[in-house]
Amino acid sequence: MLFVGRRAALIVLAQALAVAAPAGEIVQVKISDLAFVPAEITVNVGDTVEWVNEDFIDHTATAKSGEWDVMVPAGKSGQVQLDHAATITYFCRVHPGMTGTIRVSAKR
Ligand SMILES: [Cu+2]
Repeated sequence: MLFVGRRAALIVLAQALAVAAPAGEIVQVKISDLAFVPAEITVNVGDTVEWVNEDFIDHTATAKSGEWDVMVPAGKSGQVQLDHAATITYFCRVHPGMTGTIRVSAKR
């Protein structure tokens, strides 16, 4: 009985490890006065970018490539996890003059 119990526990542990997302940092970009601050950032593959909207109007962070489109409502935040190396330019669909660049580096 003890053996069965330990084996079951190990299987549960293995499943928990298998579903865990790759470790990455959360890198914050403010949205303030109709601008992404900072407008250019460099992150590593597996990191998550979190936009924190300090304005009183809604914005988006929308990749020019169409890869992702993140709503960032007024006073709230939105995230995207970046899973491959690339240089990504993005903008706000509501205010196309708002632009930013994310360099996603492969090295960790
Ligand atoms: Cu906007």
